[in-house]
Amino acid sequence: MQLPTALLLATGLVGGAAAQTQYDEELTVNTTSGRYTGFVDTATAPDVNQWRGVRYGQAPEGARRFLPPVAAEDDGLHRYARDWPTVCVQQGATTRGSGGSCYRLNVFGFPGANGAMTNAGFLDARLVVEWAKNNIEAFGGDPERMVLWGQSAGAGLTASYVYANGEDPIIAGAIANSGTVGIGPGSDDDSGSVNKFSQLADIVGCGGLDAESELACMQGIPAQTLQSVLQSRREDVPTFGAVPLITGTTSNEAAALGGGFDKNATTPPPKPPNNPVGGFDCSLREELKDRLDNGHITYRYLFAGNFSNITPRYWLGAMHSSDLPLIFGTHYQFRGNSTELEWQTSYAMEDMWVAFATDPYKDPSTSSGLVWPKYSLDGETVVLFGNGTEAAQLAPPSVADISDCSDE
Ligand SMILES: *[C@@H]1O[C@H](CO)[C@@H](O)[C@H](O)[C@H]1NC(C)=O
Ligand SMILES: *[C@@H]1O[C@H](CO)[C@@H](O)[C@H](O)[C@H]1NC(C)=O
Ligand SMILES: *[C@@H]1O[C@H](CO)[C@@H](O)[C@H](O)[C@H]1NC(C)=O
Ligand SMILES: *[C@@H]1O[C@H](CO)[C@@H](O)[C@H](O)[C@H]1NC(C)=O
Ligand SMILES: CC(=O)N[C@H]1CO[C@H](CO)[C@@H](O)[C@@H]1O
Repeated sequence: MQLPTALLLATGLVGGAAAQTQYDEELTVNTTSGRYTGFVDTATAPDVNQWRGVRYGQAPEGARRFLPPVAAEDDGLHRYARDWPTVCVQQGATTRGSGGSCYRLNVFGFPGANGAMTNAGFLDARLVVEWAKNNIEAFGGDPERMVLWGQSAGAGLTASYVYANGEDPIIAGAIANSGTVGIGPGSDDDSGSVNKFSQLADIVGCGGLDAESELACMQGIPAQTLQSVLQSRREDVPTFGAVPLITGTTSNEAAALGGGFDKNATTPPPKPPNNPVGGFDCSLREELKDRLDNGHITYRYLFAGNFSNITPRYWLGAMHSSDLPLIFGTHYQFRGNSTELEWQTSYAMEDMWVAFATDPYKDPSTSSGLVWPKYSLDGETVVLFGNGTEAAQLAPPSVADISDCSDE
């Protein structure tokens, strides 16, 4: 089974299949922010139409810094959308790696300033989705059936998007691979964010001013200066979105994160790095509880595949991000062909992600007869991928509750 090309759109939005062609000119699309010609990279992704660097908002510079984004206008220009733009100054590698949309992070997106009481970073994400709704038809997609997907920090943003846009989510469903509201942008600090903005202002020479002057002063400080003293900010989450969500983790998230992996090692460490980070399944359990309490449709999975051709070392197992090559069907391209179980696991995951994207509200089922079970605490309501000899099997929540969360 091939993954529909639209699932690979750089925005991470699924909206139906676009026409396939090698020719640039046939990939020319008029959008609300200008005219873009896409391309096909025949060497690395021959089945994917790509449009890179599409503008959705005006540059958040000067007087726009820290404030809600403003939609990009149609400037009438025609661009060849072949390159990623230079990385936004405040942007980390994680956002580039897992999604194409450039949004504001840390103090730039979540300032908590007395003069700017909004979380601009979440509004950036909202503006991306609004852009997609207004334009996805021109790419062959359906604006009523868009599904937002993200992994890692991107999953944190996706999960936060669902919380933050409860009233009018625009999207029909969401998928969060290995990321929760708890690891999302703006979540590192849970109190006194306004004071922290003022503390930051103090540090860079904008201290002791009223709200308006403080904001204006901070808008004039070089971005790099702020970046060097940045602090993350937290959003108070008032509403909670009801769109269906797929969420889950891998069974060995921490194996190659932080200090868990010696890059030079050629043999497994004495004690296998099987030390899941509580930040993944512990915060996920809190989010799942919220969703169950609110009766929102949720599908939960655990990826437990131990496939040595998709990890840098054979002993790392289902490390963070090792599920991606299976979802995108690229697992056999890195270190040799895949095992039969790996192929079947990949097909099962593609099948189930696409079944959900097709209609998140209608008990998604696949061509092979699998049906996503609705998540609940009772019974086998988790889909376990790639464990033992089974591509996909049902398991109780306890199988996916890996970490000891008692000190969280
Ligand atoms: C896009 O806009 C150009 C003019 O800027 C026009 O010539 C062209 O026909 C438009 N294409 C579509 C598909 O609307
Ligand atoms: C790994 O190897 C590199 C290059 O040989 C070396 O610079 C680095 O210190 C090594 N790291 C560890 C943790 O041994
Ligand atoms: C994965 O399989 C390899 C053998 O190929 C084994 O050495 C390793 O311990 C396994 N890793 C995990 C995390 O199960
Ligand atoms: C890769 O592995 C699969 C499953 O084992 C097999 O069907 C296929 O022929 C292999 N492909 C190549 C190019 O060896
Ligand atoms: C999550 C997980 O990996 N579960 C099981 C996978 O299968 C083996 C046996 O094949 C069990 O030992 C694991 O606990």
